[in-house]
Amino acid sequence: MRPVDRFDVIIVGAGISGMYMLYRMRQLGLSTRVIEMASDVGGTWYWNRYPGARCDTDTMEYSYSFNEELQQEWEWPERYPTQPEILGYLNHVADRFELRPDISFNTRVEAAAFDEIDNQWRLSTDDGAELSARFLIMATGCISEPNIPAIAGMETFSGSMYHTARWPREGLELSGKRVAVIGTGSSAVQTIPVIARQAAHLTVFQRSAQWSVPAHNRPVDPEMVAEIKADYAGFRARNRLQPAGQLSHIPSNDVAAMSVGEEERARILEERWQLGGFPFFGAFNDVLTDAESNRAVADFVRVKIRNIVKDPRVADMLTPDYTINCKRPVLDSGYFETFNRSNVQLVDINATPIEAITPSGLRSSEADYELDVIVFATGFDAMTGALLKIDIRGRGGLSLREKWAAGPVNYLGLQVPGFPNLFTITGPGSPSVLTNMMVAIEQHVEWLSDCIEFMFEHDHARIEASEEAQDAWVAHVNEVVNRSLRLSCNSWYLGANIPGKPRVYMPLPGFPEYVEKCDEVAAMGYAGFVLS
Ligand code: NA7
Repeated sequence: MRPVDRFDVIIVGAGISGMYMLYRMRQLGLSTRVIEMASDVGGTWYWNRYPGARCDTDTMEYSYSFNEELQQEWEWPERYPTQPEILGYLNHVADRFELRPDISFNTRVEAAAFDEIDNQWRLSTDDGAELSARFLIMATGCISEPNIPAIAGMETFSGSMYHTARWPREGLELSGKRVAVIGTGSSAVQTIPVIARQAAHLTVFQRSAQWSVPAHNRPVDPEMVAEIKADYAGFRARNRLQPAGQLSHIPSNDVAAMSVGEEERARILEERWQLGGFPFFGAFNDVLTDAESNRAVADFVRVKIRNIVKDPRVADMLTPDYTINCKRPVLDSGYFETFNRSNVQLVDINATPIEAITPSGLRSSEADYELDVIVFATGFDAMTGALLKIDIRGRGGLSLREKWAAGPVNYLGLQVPGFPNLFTITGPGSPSVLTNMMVAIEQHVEWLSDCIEFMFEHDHARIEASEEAQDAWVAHVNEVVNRSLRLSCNSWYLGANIPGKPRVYMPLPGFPEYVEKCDEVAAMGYAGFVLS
């Protein structure tokens, strides 16, 4: 039998959060091991290599803020970073801070169980190793477990099939190919225009039309960069005070949509449309709380879609019929325009459902589609998928899968009662995916480092959230979400994209209020947690 490797801290995942957590644990002088299933660092940006993959957050904000030299020296070419650029950046960070020696790559954690006698988490991995640590940090990502729908006949297809998050590292030659994309979320909206330019023919299978606004990507403005870098810390601090932890220089308009006249409303929306990106959704302060305001913004986008798409029948199919900004907002570069191309066809699978994948393509209730490549842009089992893939057992053998059978519950989005010394970075119940992920991750990593330092300094061996704190937190998250229109559509925030997944709204809106609460908990000696 191989000996058990013992550490102070084990981190699962070497993406943005796992890398920074490792950096902080080293600063505390703790022995730390990171377990990563990929062959290198990067997480989301390691896996999502589909053509057109790019971040929706402005480059000057989508980077670590913990090291002044790093943020001053790094240069981004465009408003939004591409996947290869972000992966290059994360590789640079791994090199610069010599992170790799503490990371086990190509290794998957299969099970983790808490040993109550000596307060250790014991982990087993797919290479047969056994490891143990006082603290276990799940840095497994919010959108990391791909969702591939079960379609009859998949195994018979003679062409090739890929999920957008499992794109081949060597790339894929699509010229001359007949390609299908299933799904029309962020990944699809980014890749469809690029694939349409490469492939002989593209068929898009749509379940829900998408509220998408132009990204308006462009080279970065050197003057703006110089201005930000002159006080990068101040820029970051101002961003952290925004509801989504970003865009303090283009904040949401603090005005209700229906409080201004129709002409003024149209002017504001047009101005924001031309600006591009997430600021469009901040045109008014009540888009997600007032149904009439939401409709006014949605109507504006409806007209835009109709003006872009030449065939009125296709424009109709591309026009959503649900609350705008309820699903995750999508940014595009020529998405709607792509449907004017003669080599692109849109299929509404609500009208003509997919029946099977056949050896030569795909069959709907109405037609057979001959295909060489099928792309699943069908998203992820978000927020809980990667965690529940691991058999996690807390005190008394309590399984996380059972504990979360009716949906995730926890305290502060950080810890689940019954699972002492185990923390989730950007877990459900925290602002996570409703925030600039970089900002949400740094806040969690820093809070956790302080907490772990406190534990060692005060000689505490165990920290566990109480059931009462959990119940109050879950009630708080529900109360905040219920104030909005966020429950009015079928989003992955709600788990609605995964058949059989409990319908529970997982992230918590409102980053600054959340940070205040976390800081308060820490200042009170970790109120709501039992330390022993
Ligand atoms: P998303 O946003 O979850 O999009 C997945 C898309 O796939 C969406 O249009 C889904 O329709 C569709 N889908 C899911 N399951 C099916 C099945 N079974 N059949 C047909 N269509 C399906 O994932 P993305 O990868 O685009 O984006 C994930 C995140 O990455 C994004 O939010 C950003 O944070 C970055 P639905 O809307 O569920 O009806």
